[in-house]
Amino acid sequence: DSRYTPATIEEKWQKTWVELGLDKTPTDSNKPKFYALSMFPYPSGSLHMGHVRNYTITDVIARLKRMQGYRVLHPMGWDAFGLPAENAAIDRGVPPAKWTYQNIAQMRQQLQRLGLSIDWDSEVATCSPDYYKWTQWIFLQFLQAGLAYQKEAAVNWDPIDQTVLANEQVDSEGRSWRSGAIVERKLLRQWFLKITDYAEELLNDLDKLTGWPERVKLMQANWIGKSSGAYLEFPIVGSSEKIAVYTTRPDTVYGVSYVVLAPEHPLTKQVTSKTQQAVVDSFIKEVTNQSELERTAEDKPKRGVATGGKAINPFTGEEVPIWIADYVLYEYGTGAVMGVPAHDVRDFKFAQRYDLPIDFVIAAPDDVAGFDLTPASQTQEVTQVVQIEYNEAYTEPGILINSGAFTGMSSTDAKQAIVKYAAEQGFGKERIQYRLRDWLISRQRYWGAPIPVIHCPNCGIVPVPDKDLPVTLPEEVEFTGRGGSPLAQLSSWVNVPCPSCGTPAKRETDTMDTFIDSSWYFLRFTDAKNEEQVFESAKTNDWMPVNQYVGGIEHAILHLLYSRFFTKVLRDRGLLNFDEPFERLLTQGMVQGLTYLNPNKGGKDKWIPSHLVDPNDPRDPQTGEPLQRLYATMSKSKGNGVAPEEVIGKYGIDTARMFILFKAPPEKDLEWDEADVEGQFRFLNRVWRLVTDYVASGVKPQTISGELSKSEKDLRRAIHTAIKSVTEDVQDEYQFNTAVSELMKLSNALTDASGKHSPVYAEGIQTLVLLLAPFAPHIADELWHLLGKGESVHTQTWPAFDTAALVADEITLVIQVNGKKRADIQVPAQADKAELEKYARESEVVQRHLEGKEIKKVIVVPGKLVNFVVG
Ligand code: ANZ
Ligand code: ZN
Repeated sequence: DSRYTPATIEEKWQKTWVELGLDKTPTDSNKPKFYALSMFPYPSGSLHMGHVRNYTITDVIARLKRMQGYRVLHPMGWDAFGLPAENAAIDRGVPPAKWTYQNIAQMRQQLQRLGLSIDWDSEVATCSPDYYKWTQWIFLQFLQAGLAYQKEAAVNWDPIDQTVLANEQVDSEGRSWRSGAIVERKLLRQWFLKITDYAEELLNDLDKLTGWPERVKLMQANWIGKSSGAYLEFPIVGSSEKIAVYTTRPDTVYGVSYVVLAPEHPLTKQVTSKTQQAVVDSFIKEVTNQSELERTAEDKPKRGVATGGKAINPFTGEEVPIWIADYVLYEYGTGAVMGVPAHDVRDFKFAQRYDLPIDFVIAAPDDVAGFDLTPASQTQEVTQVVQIEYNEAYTEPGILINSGAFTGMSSTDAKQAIVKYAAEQGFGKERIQYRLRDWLISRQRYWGAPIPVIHCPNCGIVPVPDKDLPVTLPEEVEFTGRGGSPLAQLSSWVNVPCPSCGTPAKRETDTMDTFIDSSWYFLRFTDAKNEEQVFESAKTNDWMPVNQYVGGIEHAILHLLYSRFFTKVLRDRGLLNFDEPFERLLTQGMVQGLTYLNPNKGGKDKWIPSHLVDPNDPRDPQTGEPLQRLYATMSKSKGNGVAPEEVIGKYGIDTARMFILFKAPPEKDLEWDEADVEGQFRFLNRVWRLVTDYVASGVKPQTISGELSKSEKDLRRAIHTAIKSVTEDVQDEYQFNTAVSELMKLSNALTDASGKHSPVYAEGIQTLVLLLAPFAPHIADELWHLLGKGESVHTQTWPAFDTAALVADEITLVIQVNGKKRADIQVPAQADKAELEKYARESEVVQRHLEGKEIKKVIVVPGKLVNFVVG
């Protein structure tokens, strides 16, 4: 029986590959290297389609590169620290380690069932002590370099999970990404990494990343958020202190109508008058409980209170009131702003709300024509006041008006002149500012890498000596879910002698943000089992950078930015010799499932799980109402997921892979469609039949020799076109979908071929199997075996195309008369201009059309057409 039975074939070949050691990373080879990496998964317990898509894409590239003669590193591991394990411990009493390792075992098995060409020998799990030992060691490198520090900070506090959250873990409504609780603000002593020291390089080096999507680079650039401006000092009336404001628009300084401090600003106390004390206090209390996102949300009214204090505009000598407001953030710039309602949208609304003056000092060039814009210092008189008003903030650059000595200048010139003047007078300075803040890495949680320091009453912060690493997580902890970190409650673990002076001291009980674990795992993969060192630099420098990184767009900012940061710091510590970790990046789209929605229901109830719905007559099983159908990202909450095992059980993994690759370009979302899955299954069956029929015909392979017939030449052209297109589509363009189409075209050409005994046909069959290998690796290997070739198709050399075979013998020549197409004819491809004209003239159609007419002109476009202009 020669039917295609994926289940048997796939199991057999997966075993064989393990026996042959095909996926092992070559160590001693002078082949060029290729590092193919998928973003490693969080071990949630089961694999979903998003994983399958991600790993399939990377696997195709890895397999192609091996056949192209590269030594390939294609590893896999587990991003295994994090909250869900700890919540499982709280909810169900399962120790986090046990829960995590069980999940890993289960998911590893599921992954292995996918037949991915992964080297499992270099597997890592970030929660294992032999990994986090080195995470801790790296932290101490940062500490030594002055790049890790503690400071008191207002943090996002999740009152349900009882933990600090990073800004990005708080959504736009001010809720925790995990628990959904409204996040509060709280002051705590926290550990930070000084990523801001690298802001400039992280921004500039984006230019080096030519293999990254523009979109991702733009997101990173915006996140870093470089702006150039100045800081200017406003003296406080009745005090020797000054308020420094940060502004990107020094050109608007003559339009300042108030100064605003962040409520947390230390000068707030001092400037507040007795009469304003009570309102100021209650306002501060209210604001400090809001998250940054709430405070700055664009659709929210900006609120503030006057402090009663006054400041002096150093340019005009004018006194302006000092306010505090929610929209001024303490952590950004200097935590103080000069309010220019006429030229800033937020300030405009604020001034309208609180009835503050709005003085226009910049105008559109067209609007100032005819006004006297002589600068004040030259006339020695107050410049004539130019009366121009707009009914909203004028935020464009323009011409300065009512601005003393700077009147008449363009915004651009004025920016420079004003900052220069301020610097000369000693009350200002140019300043570059980044939106990027230092990275808060402290977590008051158990399931993470303990921060390896000890707090000693005599010595202060003492790093745990290298020989005592790792600081392991104790197992005898209690998980109650309340009151911060379980580590802090375990005094036997917390209390230790100081490594430096021996005095009783305390361990740090914060653990590290899990983004730290994933900021260096790609380095560890290059030397995963090293027990002596974090990695051997020579090995890591050899394999790095990752040549192809594949993962979700959700990691476009943080994970990639942090990994880039770690790479640069470790480079500066002398451990690495390159600047950027990921050469090419592919961000794959989501996998969407058919989804049913009851428009009459609200909330989560509106999603009706697919398994409860008859696809031919979709109705709400409870109410009988008709349902809407749409495609949405597969998720538990929508009940629209397709389990990988289900598809694999029915069609085999090769079909699932072919479908995933064919259905959509990798960056685009992919709609899961059973009919198209079946289409790919049928295609593989066709290939199966083509090859098995050929084998059954018993043709002895011969080498191609002598003159080929026209149909042989055509078939050969189809074969080599397929080689060229598939190669270029995969390695250069990530166009797996068109690559699969090329395979289909080749299979059709073979089906239609007349001479199935020709050696060209044999070349075609063999090539089809070789080209299929990266896409559908199991069936390809079985067919290779049936063809009686070598041990495995995956150890074969990727076919090269023969340029000569690509050239067509004949081309189609279009014949026009007075620009109008009259016919097309087949002519030899190498015919020159004169010959083309001759062929055209001789053709029957043309002779008919030209009869009795005079040819005035003949236009020949080589390779395309001949046009006769007749009178
Ligand atoms: C006066 C001014 C006039 C401003 C004008 C803008 C337009 P970026 O580009 O994001 O750096 N700002 C400064 N520090 C702030 C803080 N801690 N919280 C809230 N806002 C702050 O933005 C810089 C601008 O944002 C600064 O320039 C300042 O307002 C405001 F017509 O100063 B500007
Ligand atoms: Zn000490």
